[in-house]
Amino acid sequence: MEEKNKEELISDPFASLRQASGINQIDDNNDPVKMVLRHRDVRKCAHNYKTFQSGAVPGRIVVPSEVEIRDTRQIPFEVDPPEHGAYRSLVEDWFRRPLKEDYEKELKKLIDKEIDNAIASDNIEVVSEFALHMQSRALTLLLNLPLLEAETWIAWGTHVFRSEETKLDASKANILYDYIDQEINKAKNSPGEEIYSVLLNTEHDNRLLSHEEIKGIMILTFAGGRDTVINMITNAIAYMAKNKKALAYLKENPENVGRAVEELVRYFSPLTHMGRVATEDATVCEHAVKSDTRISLCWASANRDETVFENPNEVMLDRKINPHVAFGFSHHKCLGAHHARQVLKVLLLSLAERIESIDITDKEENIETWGEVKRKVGFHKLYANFSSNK
Ligand code: EMZ
Repeated sequence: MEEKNKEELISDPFASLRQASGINQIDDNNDPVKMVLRHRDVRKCAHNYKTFQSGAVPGRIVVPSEVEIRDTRQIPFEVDPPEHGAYRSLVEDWFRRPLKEDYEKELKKLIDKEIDNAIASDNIEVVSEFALHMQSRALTLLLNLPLLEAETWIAWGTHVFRSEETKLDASKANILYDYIDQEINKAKNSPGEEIYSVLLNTEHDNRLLSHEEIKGIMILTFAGGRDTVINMITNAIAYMAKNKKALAYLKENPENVGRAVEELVRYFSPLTHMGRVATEDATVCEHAVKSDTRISLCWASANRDETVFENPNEVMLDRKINPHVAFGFSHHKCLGAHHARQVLKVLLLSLAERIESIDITDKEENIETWGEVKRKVGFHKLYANFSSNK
């Protein structure tokens, strides 16, 4: 199915730079970053961990840099091969649990409750009353914690490191660090079956994982899948409101939901880019990159590369060939991707089953600025009415 978007939900602001030079040169606090824009170059650089490392000083590969607000290394995100693979294999099975049937059933129960609430509400604010709740409550399944624990996380808002006042909020970050320290200590004293206890029992290098390593895994788990998942859910709602036939299409073709998930994730690209630090002087698509400077891999631009995707700015829910990089590429492919995909899949199917139409009444867009380029990544606020088909 093809939807022609006159006014784009999420447009591609990188097109002209991608075609002309393949690079967007930006500045992050007096530290230059070359954003790599072409699909081929993004994949090549992501693969080349020896020249473009993730294992730099903690926080440096994130743009804007988190060096000032974080000393703990996120694991396995800020580690390079071969150590990266050793860490990743410790947690991979745990993060594959979302594919299990009983997990999916629990997830559906939880998502249906959020949809009940949306139907019952008059003019719900989708970001803070729907997407944030769904993201936090779904996370209790991934971490195997009681549902009530989500209330604490909901209180943190959409980003654990950013607040409305400041892009990098150290006091907010400390709330997360203290919380994780406390939860690890709690599990040390009374072990259970949740993620902290599992990690406390996990061996790496013939010894148990240290407190700091567990903290690094948990910071990533809380920070990495938060605003990204919230944006994905909110954009999915905005998309369904705009494209009135999409819900009916999915209701009639539920077997295509997997393709729809991939296509929406490609189109939304909830994480615009992720950085790497050059370990030596290098060249990326004819641009010199100096040792110890940063590049970033622009997933959002690569996912609209016209040399790879046919009609890249159109959402084709049944798109067949879809080598998108919205979850990253190569060894650092998103660890939470199974969970994120399941959330979107269950959400789309439940909406298709239960909702007649969604109407947006008001919105405040979330626009990022990357040098000369402005990119809409989602919404700060989105007000909507959900009409049930019953
Ligand atoms: C980091 C990052 C991971 C970073 C896959 O992305 O997500 C960002 O939102 C965090 O700020 O610390 O976890």
